[in-house]
Amino acid sequence: MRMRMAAEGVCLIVVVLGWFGVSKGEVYKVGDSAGWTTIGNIDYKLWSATKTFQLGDVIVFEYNPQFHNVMQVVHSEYKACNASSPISTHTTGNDSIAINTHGHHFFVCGVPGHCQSGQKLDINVLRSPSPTPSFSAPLPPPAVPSPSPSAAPPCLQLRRLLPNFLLFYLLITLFA
Ligand SMILES: [Cu+2]
Repeated sequence: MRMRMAAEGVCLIVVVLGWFGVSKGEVYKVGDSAGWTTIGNIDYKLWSATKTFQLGDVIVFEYNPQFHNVMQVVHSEYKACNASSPISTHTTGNDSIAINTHGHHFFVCGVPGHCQSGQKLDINVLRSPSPTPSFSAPLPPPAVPSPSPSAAPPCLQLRRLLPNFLLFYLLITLFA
């Protein structure tokens, strides 16, 4: 009895965690440990090129707001380092920006001279090569090939059964 409850408890945790984890994107800190800065001549182009950004990812700019800011701009302004008419401006020093559309997202620091010295960022979200059924489709679990394309992975089936499973678990706990 005890073993069974333990096993069910573990499974429940897995299912619940999976539930919450479904549509979460990756979180990327711009410039990694260096953050968003002009110090050290960070190559933000290189930083960006080493990542594969996807819809739902979150880009975090960490910087001292006394010295820097974040402005999202269009391509021409990114190229020209023109921050006079940004799409949006962020100034907290710890700005999380969710990337929810495909294509390029251009950011510059609006402090004079900073963009020119390299504080500019291009986040490109490529369209996925294989067609996805919907915007928020959960990723399939790794390394478990399903027998047929239509068969849902075990955890997805469990998720659908979760309400029943919770009731069952409650009964087991009450009458154990
Ligand atoms: Cu700056």
